[in-house]
Amino acid sequence: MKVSHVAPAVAPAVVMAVVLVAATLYAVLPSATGSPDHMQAPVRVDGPLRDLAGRHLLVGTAVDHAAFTADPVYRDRVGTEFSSVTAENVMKWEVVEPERGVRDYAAADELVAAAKRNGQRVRGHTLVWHSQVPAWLTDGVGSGEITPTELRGILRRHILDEVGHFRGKIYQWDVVNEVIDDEGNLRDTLWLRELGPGYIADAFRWAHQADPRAKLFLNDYNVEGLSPKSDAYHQLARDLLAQRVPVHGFGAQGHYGVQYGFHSTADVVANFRRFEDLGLETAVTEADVRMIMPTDTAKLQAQAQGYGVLLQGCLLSRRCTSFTVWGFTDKYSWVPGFFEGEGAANLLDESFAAKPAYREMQAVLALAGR
Ligand code: 9MR
Repeated sequence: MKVSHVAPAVAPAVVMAVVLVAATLYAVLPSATGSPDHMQAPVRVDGPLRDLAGRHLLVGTAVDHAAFTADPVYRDRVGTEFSSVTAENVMKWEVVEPERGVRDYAAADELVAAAKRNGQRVRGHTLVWHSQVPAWLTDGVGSGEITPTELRGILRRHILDEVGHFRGKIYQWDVVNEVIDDEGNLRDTLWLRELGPGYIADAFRWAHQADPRAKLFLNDYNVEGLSPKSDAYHQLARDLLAQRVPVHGFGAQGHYGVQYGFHSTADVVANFRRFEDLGLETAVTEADVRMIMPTDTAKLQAQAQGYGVLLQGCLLSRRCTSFTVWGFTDKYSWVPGFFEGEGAANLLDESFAAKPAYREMQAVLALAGR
């Protein structure tokens, strides 16, 4: 995956402005009455992100289950810093049904139980994707052993079973993930080829049947701002809603790279608002901002700007209900394994020390007063 359509340059002046905000440890907000005699007490721009975000925006992280089990510092930080968690991998199909008919929700159950203890909500990720599908399924389709009719039944069973298992415990589900390509066409996947485009509506209907209270999301990358790809999602959402399909939200993953530059906040807001105008919630679901290694001060400052754009875009939208980062420490990140020579995409470094991006998120959340 590459973010390639966004503007390449990051203006140094803009970066400096962001750094100045991020470096501000204390800020004074104007009084509610506007009177200089009634200035509010200084707002502390410090403390866990979940506290600064308050009750109106859920601030989440993807959780690496292996790290959560093995690393107490990581586990503690997941609990204190965030109000929402997403299983980075352990709710995906290849994990929950490693053999046909054998369900294994043990790891996901552990994360859900821990979230409950920590007073956190859980985002479900993900029910239908072209990646991390179990080998028995892809092999069966490839050999012709699993026919399209049978495959539709298998998909239905998978969704009813998984969503049913977590019924009442998941507030937002990424029902379909990455179903449109960068040109704005339905992505050529096993699902489209075998089942035709109706699999998307089916997936939402089955998920809704299994947990009528969960908010059901479309989710993809390269859809943060206005683009042919986000246009295609807008059209897809309209079509689904016109067929009374229970789709409730649009999730923009937010995988950025400093070398590509970022959207403007206004662009993100304009995009999110058009989905909100359809009656949908919006969310940033997988934010991270990678860079070509090694890091340096300029790249780390640009990274802070990337996180700031996404967070402000969410805060300035009307119904952006959750903002999730795709991991929070460079110690455990998918990036170096996928993009050779790139890394350092998260808010904290490998020793869990705050980077400018973390300070930026603190400042933006505190100043937004949420
Ligand atoms: O972070 C996940 C990584 O551990 C997996 O190996 C990878 C498999 O493709 O998936 C990563 O998470 C992806 C997410 O599920 C969907 N959007 C893109 C994420 C990063 O690739």
